[in-house]
Amino acid sequence: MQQQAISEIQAAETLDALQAVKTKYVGKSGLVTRELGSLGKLPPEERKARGAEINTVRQAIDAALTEREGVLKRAALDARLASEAIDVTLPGLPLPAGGLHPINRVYEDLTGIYERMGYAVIEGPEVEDEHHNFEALNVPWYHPARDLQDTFWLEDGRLLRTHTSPMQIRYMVDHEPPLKIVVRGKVYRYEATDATHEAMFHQLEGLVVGDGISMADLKGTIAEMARGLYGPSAKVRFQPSYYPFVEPGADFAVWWDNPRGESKWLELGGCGMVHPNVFRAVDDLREAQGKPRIYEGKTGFAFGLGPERIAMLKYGIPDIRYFYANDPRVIGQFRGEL
Ligand code: FA5
Repeated sequence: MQQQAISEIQAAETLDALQAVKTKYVGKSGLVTRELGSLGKLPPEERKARGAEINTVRQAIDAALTEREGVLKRAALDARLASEAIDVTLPGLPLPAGGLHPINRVYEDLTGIYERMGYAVIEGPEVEDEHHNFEALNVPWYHPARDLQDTFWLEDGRLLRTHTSPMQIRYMVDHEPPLKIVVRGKVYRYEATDATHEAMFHQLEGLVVGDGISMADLKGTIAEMARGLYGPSAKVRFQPSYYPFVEPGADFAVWWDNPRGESKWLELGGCGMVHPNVFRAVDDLREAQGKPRIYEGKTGFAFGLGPERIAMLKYGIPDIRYFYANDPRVIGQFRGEL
């Protein structure tokens, strides 16, 4: 039996086959095990000698099993290592380099300028309610200024914010002056698109509130932004304009000194001194939340601008719709550049 078992063990080509041989001879009801079990039936004087004999056989089989198992395991490991071998000298696969979207690059420029002036950079919800988007900003429902910003309404009565100005309200309700913030994010308007108008675009909103803030501070801030964007000789221009949430209100433009020789005034956005009705609406909201009224009597300025305008000129993109058409030929030009 020993000879037979050992030759079967050596013939086993896999660990599974080896296990089968093991079961056959030394398993619970294997041949050797059964042999040992039948010792009881022998006369006592024969038992000892026969027992020793079977044990020798069993030890020989165990030893052969262990040895064969070692050989098979090593072979399996070698095979696995060979199949998983990595040639570290192979050239790598080319990975396409990503890049920041031009709008995000302009945002990085702008928020960097404002961070250096001590502003906090925040974001806010794109789905707004009528109160924050219009009413608290001194635009009651009957006000004609609502027509200036055609609105996407949601079925639940809320809307997609038409500007970033509602974040002025949200921030003031939650924070106490003095404060300096810029808000970045997407806004939406239900309007026909053309080369300079999209239904979804971006804004950068600024808000500064404290004591004794004046129009001079506002002009200085916009001028500082212009210098940050276009260098020390950058010029700014303010023209009276109307926004219900500021008084007085203005539009501002920056002189864009283009190396290609197409320099021009770039109409960037609107601005002005925060309207007292806005501070009153903030205090009303604060009062409803059990917070003290602290904004009446404060002074502040706000501004809002569209980074698309800056990006179009900076990168020579002639149509705003290219930014969001997901055409890799447009966005791919900015790959790898940071
Ligand atoms: C506003 O949205 C005001 N909230 C700005 C403001 C803030 C004024 C704080 C005063 C104080 P207006 O609708 O003009 O204003 O939009 C501001 C800027 O967004 C515009 O100057 C323009 O650069 C950009 N913009 C407006 N509509 C579009 C559009 N459809 N596509 C691309 N950019 C647009």
